[in-house]
Amino acid sequence: MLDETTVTTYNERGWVVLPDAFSPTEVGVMEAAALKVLERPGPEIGREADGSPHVCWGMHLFDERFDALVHHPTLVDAGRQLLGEDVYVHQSRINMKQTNGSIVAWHQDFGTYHRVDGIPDARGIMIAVFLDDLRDVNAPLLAVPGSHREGLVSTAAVDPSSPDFDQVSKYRYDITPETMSRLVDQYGLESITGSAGSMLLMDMTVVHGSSVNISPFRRLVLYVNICPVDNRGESYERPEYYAARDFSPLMPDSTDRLAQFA
Ligand SMILES: O=C(O)CCC(=O)C(=O)O
Repeated sequence: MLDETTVTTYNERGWVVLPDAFSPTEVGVMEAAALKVLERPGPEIGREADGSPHVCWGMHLFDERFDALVHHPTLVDAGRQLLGEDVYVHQSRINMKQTNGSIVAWHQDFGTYHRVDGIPDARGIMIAVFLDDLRDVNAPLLAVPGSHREGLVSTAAVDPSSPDFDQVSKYRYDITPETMSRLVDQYGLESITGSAGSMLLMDMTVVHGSSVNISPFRRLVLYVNICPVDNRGESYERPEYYAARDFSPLMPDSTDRLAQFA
């Protein structure tokens, strides 16, 4: 159960970090799973310019250990408490931020989920599980506190790197420099750090991104975006690894299911 201070922080700032949410054993299980899943050859893998994998979308569909993660009581109970309802997984992803890898432009996760996947309301949480320490020096997440109060502020632009210009997914929903300046003047800009095993809970309308990692330190993070079961995306424009087809409520497993894979 999240305490009152944690819930207030989440509601006011748009996010909160819970240290030691997962044990070192669980972190080890998830790290091994992430490295294995990133070896997949399919279109669910996003690659750097040199071909190395840095993202896997939908990892909970491909590996039992990530199925255990999305049913972990720590994750499910926190999500249900903050959203006040049963929840489903809209999207999951592994993000491996290697030295000199990609940036992540300023965006709101809800931008694409609403306009492309058809999720009606801005009710949902981006949950991040840190498998490495996120430090100021290895390109941590950067975010605008309080930006969730603004609703959708991202605008549509054609993504020149999109592999398929006929599809709705050719658009990106980034934040313009003018909007970003206004938000930062009004609310500030912060880095989100924490040690491996921490769990970040972030409202899916918070404006966030990350810069290039020029440090020698790897930065491996898992993301699980959840929404209340009455807030479903039903456009089905994108494959399941981007956007859920299964809206069953997540029921928490036994606490030790994930650790049992060790
Ligand atoms: O891990 C990162 O650097 C950012 C990832 C992100 O913003 C996202 O997946 O929505």
